Amino acid sequence: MTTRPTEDDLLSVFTRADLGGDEKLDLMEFTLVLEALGLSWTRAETQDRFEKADSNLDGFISYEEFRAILDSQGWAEGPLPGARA
Ligand SMILES: [Ca+2]
Repeated sequence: MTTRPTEDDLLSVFTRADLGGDEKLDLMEFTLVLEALGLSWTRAETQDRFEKADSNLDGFISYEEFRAILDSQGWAEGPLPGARA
């Protein structure tokens, strides 16, 4: 067991939230990720983080963007309740 989620955990969370199966998250799917990570933000906060995470401004969060913001924000500390397969 580790105190930080593994790559597989994060990919699992991302994939589970990617309801469209297009390997990128829209705002609604991004909200699901936050819930899976145990983060509870207001709609305005979520929108703000979404826009910050979307580094190439295409309106979606790719897995690379997801990882980048997790690393930069340190969000993914501790276990991921929703990540157990
Ligand atoms: Ca993007």
